Amino acid sequence: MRAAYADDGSRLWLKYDTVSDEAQLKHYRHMIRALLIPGNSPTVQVIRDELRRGVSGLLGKEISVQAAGRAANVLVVATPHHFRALKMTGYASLLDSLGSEGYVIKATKKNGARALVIIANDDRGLLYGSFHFLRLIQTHRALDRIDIISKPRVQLRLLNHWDNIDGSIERGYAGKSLWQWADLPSSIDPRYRDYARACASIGINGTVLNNVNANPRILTPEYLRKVAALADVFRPFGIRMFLSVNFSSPISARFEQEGNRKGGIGDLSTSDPLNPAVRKWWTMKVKEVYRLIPDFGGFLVKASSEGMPGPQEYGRTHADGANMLAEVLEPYGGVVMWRSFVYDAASDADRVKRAYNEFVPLDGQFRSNVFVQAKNGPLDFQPREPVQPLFGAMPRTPMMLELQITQEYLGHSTHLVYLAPMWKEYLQFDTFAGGPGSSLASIVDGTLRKYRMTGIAGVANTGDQQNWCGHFFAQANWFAYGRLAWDHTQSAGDIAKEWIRMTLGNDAGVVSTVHAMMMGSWEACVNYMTPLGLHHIMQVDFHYGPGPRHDTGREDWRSTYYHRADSNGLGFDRSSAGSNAVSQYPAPLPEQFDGLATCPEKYLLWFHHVQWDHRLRSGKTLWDELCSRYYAGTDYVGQMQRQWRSLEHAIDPAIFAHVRARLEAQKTHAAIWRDTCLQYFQEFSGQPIAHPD
Ligand code: GCW
Repeated sequence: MRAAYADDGSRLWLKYDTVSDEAQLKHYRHMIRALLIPGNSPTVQVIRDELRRGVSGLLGKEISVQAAGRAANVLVVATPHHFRALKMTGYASLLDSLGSEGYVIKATKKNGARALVIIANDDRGLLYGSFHFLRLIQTHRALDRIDIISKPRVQLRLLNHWDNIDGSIERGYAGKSLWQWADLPSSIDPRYRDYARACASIGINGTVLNNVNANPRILTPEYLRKVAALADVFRPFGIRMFLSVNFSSPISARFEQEGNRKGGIGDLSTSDPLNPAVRKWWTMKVKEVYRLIPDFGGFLVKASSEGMPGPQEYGRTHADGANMLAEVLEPYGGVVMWRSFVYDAASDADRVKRAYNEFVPLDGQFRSNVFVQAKNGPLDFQPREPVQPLFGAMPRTPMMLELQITQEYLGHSTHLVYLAPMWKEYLQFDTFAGGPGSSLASIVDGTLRKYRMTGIAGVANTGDQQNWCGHFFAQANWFAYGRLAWDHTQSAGDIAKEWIRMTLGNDAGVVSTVHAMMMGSWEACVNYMTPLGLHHIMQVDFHYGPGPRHDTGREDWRSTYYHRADSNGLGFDRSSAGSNAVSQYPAPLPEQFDGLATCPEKYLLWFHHVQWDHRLRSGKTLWDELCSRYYAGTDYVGQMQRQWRSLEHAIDPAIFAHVRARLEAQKTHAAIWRDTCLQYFQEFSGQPIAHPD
């Protein structure tokens, strides 16, 4: 039954409405009579608040929290520190390989009485276990035989906010920044805590607060105090603070010129990483940061990229730049995440080859606390790309994976596109870097290369709108990112079902219909925007609508540079006869991508310039297949509209209306994509646009 009020989506997946199924409710009320949570650390206080609120809400009655006791049917939440006092023997060994974030959730007997336990080595493990426990009830799982062991596969699981200190968000589609810079540090918006709860509930353990196009002012004492206030809010939730920094920070603002981002906040005339004065400046700055934020995580750096300053201006390498910062951060346990997002088609015949060419020669030169952070694909968060070949080519450098949760190229917060299937495609992509079975995930989680440190980052889709993400369904992408960062072996479908149950309820019809909508939504978006390996044919500035004709501006931003439509055919020739980008992948991939017959069709126009009448595996010509893909994509949106309408009786009216309106807009814009692209390409193919029946 639907709730009788208008749900504004602000509670995300942490709703805790009373369990609707009577039998289930009885089961839970029987199993949980009280909460036994010893300890008093800030994290334990967070756990106590969350479990009291969550369990009481879900069970529809107030559940008391005790620090000690012997009652039957309690939920015990404890680290080994309290085992003795609680007379819990035999539990410690369960925690042997779980580290500081893993946990066990188990139905057991304690002193002869039935109990549920959440145990972990550290309070952070308890925190994650508690959220998992709440999820079990939210998704109506039986508890009487529960026996769960979980630990994260990746150490650093971060959100990257592209938030500017003027309150705007680069590529943000859910309003303004959550961070109220003008009011910090004295005034703490309650949403900071809810943000931290949401992150902790899905296992996120760090946040980079500001845009990689970093304003140097973030490192001024004034802003560092604001950052420290946020770090204080996040800390009990296991979330460490990181910052994006501008490589020119040490330079005096006196050197600032119009259109030149060189001006920093220091008093120097250079930011040459090998200059001792520069090193000293960073040493003092980092000392100041750690005085305010003792568990500060480190710096994310976009350097020598898209106009951002970097070491190359001084004839130094990325390694020189990263190592200087890493050396300064090292005594405090901080890391450097150095981005590899570099390109310059003015000098490259093929932009996508640049990162590999610049970074591979530096493998082995980075200090041990440096990550190289690369986007999933070699271009730029397109609806679909092959994997960035750099991941397989730097065995001695911990590679951090950057995914984009915000839908820069996938319809902003207007289109319903569930991204977990896309992330799974990347994570499961076999790079062959260490022979067959070398998935991208095995590189990122360190199992292939035995990295000492591992990390994954997701560019956030949050903003200050009431429902956090603009589109209600975009919440699912934030959720799925966290769940996959914790454990990339989970399936996109299972994660979708969890999210649906937690946000829209456990009604079987709702779960199966919404699951079906979500699971095909990414492929549909690929189809109506950039099917068969097309890429970067969007409007250049806004990155929302289609712009296949765009041929002004810089060479590396032109759509025509990427699709290369002509009277012969379509696509960018990156085969060995073309730019030879195929050669950046380990064998047997170059050969596979090189052959027209062996190249996966999803990457066909990424790697090949294909003739219009070339026959694809469907038996259709390229042109006919292109038409049918564009129509399949838009038809899918129509299908989602019908599916959603069928659920009107079962969905909160406010959420129903919100999604219905966005699906309507998506339908219109998908058709614009289809028609604009097909009509434009038709100028070259000269063939009729084949409507499927
Ligand atoms: O995708 C492009 C975006 C820029 C972004 C850049 C990057 C933060 O269009 O807005 O800048 O990538 O990742 O650095």
